[in-house]
Amino acid sequence: MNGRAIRSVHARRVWDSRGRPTVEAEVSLQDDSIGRAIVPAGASRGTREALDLRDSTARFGGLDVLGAVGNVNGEIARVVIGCAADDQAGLDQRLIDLDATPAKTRLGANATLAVSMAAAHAAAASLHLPLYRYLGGPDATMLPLPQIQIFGGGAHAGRRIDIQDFMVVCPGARDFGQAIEWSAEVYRCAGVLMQQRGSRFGVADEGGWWPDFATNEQALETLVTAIERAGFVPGGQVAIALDVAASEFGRQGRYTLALESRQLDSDALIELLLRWIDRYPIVSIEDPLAEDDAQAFARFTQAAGHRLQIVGDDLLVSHAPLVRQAAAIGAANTVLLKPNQRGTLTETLRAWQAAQSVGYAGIVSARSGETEDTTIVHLAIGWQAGQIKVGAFARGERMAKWNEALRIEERLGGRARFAGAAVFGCNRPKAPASAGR
Ligand code: 2PG
Ligand code: MG
Repeated sequence: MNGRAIRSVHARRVWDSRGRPTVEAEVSLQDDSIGRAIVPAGASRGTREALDLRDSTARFGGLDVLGAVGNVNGEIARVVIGCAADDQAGLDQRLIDLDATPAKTRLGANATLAVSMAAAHAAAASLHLPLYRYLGGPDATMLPLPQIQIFGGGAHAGRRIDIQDFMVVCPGARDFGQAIEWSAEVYRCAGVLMQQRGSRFGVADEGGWWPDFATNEQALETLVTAIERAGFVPGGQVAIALDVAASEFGRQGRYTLALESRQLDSDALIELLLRWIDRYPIVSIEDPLAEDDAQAFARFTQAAGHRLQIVGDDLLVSHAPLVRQAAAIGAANTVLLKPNQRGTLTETLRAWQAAQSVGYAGIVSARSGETEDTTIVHLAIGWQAGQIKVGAFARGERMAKWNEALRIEERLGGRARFAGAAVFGCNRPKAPASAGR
């Protein structure tokens, strides 16, 4: 019998960084190798994401996952026991077929993903390889450029401000370790600045400083000041990345900036963002428009996509067909990759492959509800995605990822490469007319 055949699958309820229930799965192989993984959870979710299955009881605010846990220990275990853990595509196809719904609404993407990831860990353990090496082979040596949150907002900060993520990237850093050091210094200086202004009130869900600002733009101004206080040149060395998460405050082309008590239509929001791009060293904007505003998303990409990275999160939900659709109308030039938006590693990888085939860049991303699980770091390196987004430089569930990447960089030694500024060169948009071909 194949030593990498799955002998047993066991799920349990564990808890995420918001103190909410989530699913952990353990997969054991015939050769005694074990893999374990925990699924994260989003707060600002795209409507086309696969289902994060929660119980219908009122327990824990209706967020319990005993049903999803039961699905793993029952139906899923029965079907995957005996499968080869090192045939990820075959295993994931079994999960997809077993669920048999387009968005994993029967078993839950949290149930299927826990098993999909745990099986990958078990296969890697059986081969005595770190997961990134198992997934990517000997050429998987490129550390991703990190996007690190400095201020949290939107759904992660009680909607204190409208824009969700104010992040830094370090295109001027020579390696991953230096990008982390620079970001750490900016994060610290931002905290000191907030303290001096009397507005340091702890952190938001992903560890960014609590956004006590009068306007959304004030957060941008403060971020530039923090970069300068940390001793860096804004732009060349340390630049800004935003996740507008516009689906959270806009639908059908109407956007409400609650903090500033004003309403904008799609074109006015585009104008505002273009003004910010002129004024601030912004190199990446995620979800500038809402998921139901794809034509405006395309207009924004047309206007700004040659100057910066435009990332589809809610618009694309890590789904290959949506990536191809977006490319056909010229919306976005980069895909955000969150495995729990689809529910298996294979489908997430397909979204990345679809992105590469239309010339889009990729960012592997954590969710706002995270745990100590570090699988996404291995995906970013194993799949050579080039970028990673984990949240801020605080809170254990975030630091677990940064620290894991540092370990891998050290392990790779002289073979380690760094995606660096080059990632922004590979994703210039194609003209809409040819993008779909
Ligand atoms: C996002 C993520 C991470 P959430 O919108 O990109 O910042 O948030 O996990 O809540 O969807
Ligand atoms: Mg997002």
